[in-house]
Amino acid sequence: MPVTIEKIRCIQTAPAGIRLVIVKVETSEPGLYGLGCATFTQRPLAVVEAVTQYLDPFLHGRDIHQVTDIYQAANMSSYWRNGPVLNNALSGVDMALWDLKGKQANMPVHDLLGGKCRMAAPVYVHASGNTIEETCDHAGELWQQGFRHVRLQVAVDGQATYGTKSDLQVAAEIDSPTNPHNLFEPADYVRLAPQLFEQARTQLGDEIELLHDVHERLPGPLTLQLAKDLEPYRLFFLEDSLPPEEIDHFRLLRQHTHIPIAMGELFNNPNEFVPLVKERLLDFIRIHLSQVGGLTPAWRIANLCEFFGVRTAWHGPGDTSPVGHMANLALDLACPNFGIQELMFMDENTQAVFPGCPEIRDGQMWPNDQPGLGIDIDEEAAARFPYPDHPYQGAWPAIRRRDGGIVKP
Ligand code: GCO
Ligand code: MG
Repeated sequence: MPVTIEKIRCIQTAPAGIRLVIVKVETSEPGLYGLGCATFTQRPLAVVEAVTQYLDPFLHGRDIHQVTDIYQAANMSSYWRNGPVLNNALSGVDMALWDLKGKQANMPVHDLLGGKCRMAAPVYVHASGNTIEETCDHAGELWQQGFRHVRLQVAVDGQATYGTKSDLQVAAEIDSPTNPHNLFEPADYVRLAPQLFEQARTQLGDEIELLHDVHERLPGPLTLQLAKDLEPYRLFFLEDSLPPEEIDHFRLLRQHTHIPIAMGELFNNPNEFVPLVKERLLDFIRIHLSQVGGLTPAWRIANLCEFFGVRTAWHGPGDTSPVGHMANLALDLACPNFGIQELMFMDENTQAVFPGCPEIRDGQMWPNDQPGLGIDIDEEAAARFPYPDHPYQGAWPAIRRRDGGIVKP
């Protein structure tokens, strides 16, 4: 008798104040369940509906071992596919099925994928500040703690700058082009960012690996300018320098600079990677596992990339749950073309809700080698951290130019 899917449900929790969605797939075998990350923090309630109203009834009674078939059948069952809401719902189930397969086989997921290619995953962490000095001092502390890769972000004075405390103020009043709240001027930022990296190299030396996330905030010509201005500082990569709507510009970027390019956390459809990878216009894929539909599609994209010399840099922000981080880690260990892993520190509350959070040591994330994804959820603890009140249920407010026009986030 195969073990079958009995119930698929969602657990909503925010131990660090960030809205997470965890999918729990319960099976016909009492006590046997799998966990997956379905966190789309700007639209979590929509994902919960997609899981409970559609995937739960659609997959009831299915054999838990048919991971690929379940992924394909569930993906096709909406006819229209590959949007962020449905992909996150699908990812929750897909990761949970890999977790279950590992538990059944008594093997960690990285073993199911062919076994370890490395013992741990080197990570990059974030340094930020209101001033260049603050950011560089923060990066220096992280280097002292053993982190060899650090992302640097600095606030433009008085502007909502991505990656710093100044970003995304939640306004009580309604924002509009004639009443903007979050100001951002791309040219001011493009003048400041190279000064940050100049100071960082002077203060921190040559050995530390430096990264930067543009977060798609620049028009094409300014992106080119910034990439060229950053060249002397030898970045490990420049991330999301263009929005997904302008991917053709990557060709131009490639022709004019030798800066390593990372892109992809905003892609939903796994096919979006193909033209960029096959033309070798990227150096690192920044896939957000739950946004592309889970571990199954991410593993396939990573395998494709291997043949083109493109390395992995799975997205690992605070809105990837610890379950998602463990899925990232399984791929980090199993992919020969691993590049780097983004890490957000998991605080005490998060560790209480998710027993089995990965250990961070020597600038690396270490597996616990437990069967499946190696992580659990304490539902009583999760219930102690409900979603925080928010005027738009987690949706992001607008970022605007001085004239009120919208800037990409
Ligand atoms: C990164 C990011 C994130 C995103 C976030 C959106 O870490 O590279 O760009 O911080 O902004 O995941 O919800
Ligand atoms: Mg990013």
